[in-house]
Amino acid sequence: MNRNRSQALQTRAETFFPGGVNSPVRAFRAVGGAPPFVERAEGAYLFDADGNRFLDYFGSWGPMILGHAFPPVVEAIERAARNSTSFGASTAAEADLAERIAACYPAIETMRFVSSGTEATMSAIRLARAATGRKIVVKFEGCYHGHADGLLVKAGSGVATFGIPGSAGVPEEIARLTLALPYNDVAAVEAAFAAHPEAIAAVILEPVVGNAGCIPPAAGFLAALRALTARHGALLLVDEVMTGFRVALGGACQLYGIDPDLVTLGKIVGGGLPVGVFGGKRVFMDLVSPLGPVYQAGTLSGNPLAMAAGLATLGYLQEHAAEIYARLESASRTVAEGVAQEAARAGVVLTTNRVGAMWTWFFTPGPVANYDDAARADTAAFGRFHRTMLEAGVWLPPSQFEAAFLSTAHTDADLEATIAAAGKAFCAVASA
Ligand code: HOZ
Repeated sequence: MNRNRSQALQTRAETFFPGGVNSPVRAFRAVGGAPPFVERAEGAYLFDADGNRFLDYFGSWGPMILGHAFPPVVEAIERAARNSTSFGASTAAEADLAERIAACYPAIETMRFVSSGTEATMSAIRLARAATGRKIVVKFEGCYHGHADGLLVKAGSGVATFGIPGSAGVPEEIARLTLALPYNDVAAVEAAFAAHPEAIAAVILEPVVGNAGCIPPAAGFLAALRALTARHGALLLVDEVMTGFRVALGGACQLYGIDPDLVTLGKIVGGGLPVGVFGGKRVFMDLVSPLGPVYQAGTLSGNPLAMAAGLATLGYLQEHAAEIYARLESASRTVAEGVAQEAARAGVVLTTNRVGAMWTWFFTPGPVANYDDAARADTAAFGRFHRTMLEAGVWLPPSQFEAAFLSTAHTDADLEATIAAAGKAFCAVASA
């Protein structure tokens, strides 16, 4: 596969951007090789600057659940753009989108739109601190909640990909306010509450981890967090930026029956445009400015193009929910298990974790129930697998510590082609 043009574009980009990218994992440092430069995408396919076609299994990291350039979404954006791209003033579309979100998320009584998942979690943490008058936040190792200072402690995604404990530039005083505990470990949470009485403002988590690779919650873990936070006067903050509208129409809250105090959303809610949301119980949300003392603002919040794309996406998902989520489940099972069977046939040891249309093939015997388990994966073998699959026209997330995502545009033929490519790739991995 010729990728000369992408290579040249990467070299040029390196003169302008650190590592040639505007988000670290895109540089492919964890898997090796030059990243393809995308020119356009349609349905389940990405097309690069050299004219190569790739089956897309990262879906812009989640939002492209209906496939790329989905006509109702494109038309909605075009219509909205004709009326201008930003007002910095309220529009009816904001409440239209909020109504759709609230219909799927009973825990979200009121909400605020922001422009990214990072903004959403950062603002929700500020709100939790204001609501409780406490400072400490509990998070879980390998969970990624955006790049706000206090949330980078033992974070997943690029932080895990590059094997760094956190980020330079985060003052120790701020990092000390975050307790990072092992995921799926109720006893560790109980011990934290015992060690810090009346000091923990919130427990924040990815209800299905996506940013250390896919790690489902153990039976009873989420219910235990709900009970512990309620008992100790802390807020339960469920970060559904990845899982929202993906693992079910009502996200992990619906799938696992969780009733959190605050929820954050992003990705799918913006239909591929930059949107984040934080929302939850009115008693807390009423503390947000201008009703209350928690300040938060943004010129592009509720941006009309993003609202239009989000409305078209959520509208379609809601109207076709039964068939969409059934298809996402069956297609994801087919490809995730089909690839795992090819690995077994080639003698490559894998652990497959999957919840609906998000999954990870970990190159480790497993089980993978927390970040330490994920970190035992053979990342060099993953890199070889990734490079071989890319060469075969299948673009997987370029890190062992990211989840793969599927869209409704992936056909049965696409899934079969992926399984066949994986069969060959595992032979290459096994013989290396
Ligand atoms: N950290 C993002 C996924 N977990 C990657 C964002 C991007 O590179 O676009």
